[in-house]
Amino acid sequence: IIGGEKATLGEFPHMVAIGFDRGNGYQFDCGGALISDTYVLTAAHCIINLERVEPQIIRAGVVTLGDNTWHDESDYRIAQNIPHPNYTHSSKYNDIALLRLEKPVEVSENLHAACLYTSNLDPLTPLTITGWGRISTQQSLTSNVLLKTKVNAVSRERCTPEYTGWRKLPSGIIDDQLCAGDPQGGHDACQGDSGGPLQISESDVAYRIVGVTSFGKGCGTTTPGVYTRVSSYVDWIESVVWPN
Ligand code: 4AZ
Repeated sequence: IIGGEKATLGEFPHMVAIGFDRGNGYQFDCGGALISDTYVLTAAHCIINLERVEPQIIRAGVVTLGDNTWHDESDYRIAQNIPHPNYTHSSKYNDIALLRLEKPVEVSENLHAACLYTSNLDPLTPLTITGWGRISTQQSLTSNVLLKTKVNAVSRERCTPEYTGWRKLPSGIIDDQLCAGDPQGGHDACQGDSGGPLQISESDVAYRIVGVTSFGKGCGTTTPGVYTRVSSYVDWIESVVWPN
């Protein structure tokens, strides 16, 4: 997260870090959001990636990641990685996935599921992004503490021109995606934040998940980042998580 502030324990109780074992401990290269006690919502590109192994664990109910060893109190094994059936490596569309955990999380004040934002309309209020990803584009430095910042939804009309000519976006930005950014620059998601949630603050349930951090042209500029729009995928999510 560029331009972020530290989140406090329990502020984003659905936020999880996704861990990849490349032979020397876990690397937390993606974020995710708990949407039931056994399912995490994330990005498909976090699972399907040419060079990278599939994720093995999530770390949940913490704001500080700590070291790359197994933590009994906060770590849960992934039983199944479920990318959206229409995601392919050759495009950036349908960049959404579910992770099924081996066993349900131990629900607490600091660890529980979030609700989904099911309206197709772009929220008019500022949206909050969270993650342990890069804090600068210049360096590979990431954050050990969960960071949060605010961005605003940007219309498809204003966002598409920023992404014209991208080979993996043959139809430009589509309605199944949502752009969000800082008109001044300086507040943004970055590498390592993808898969994590774009959230709207609501009085009744704290936060609802509006989007999944997908990609962007650089980080922290006035170019909006691109998020997968959760409301377009509610039927698929429900068919996997709540089939009955
Ligand atoms: C990434 O590489 C990434 N500024 C995620 C979000 C953004 C840029 C890059 C948005 O995962």
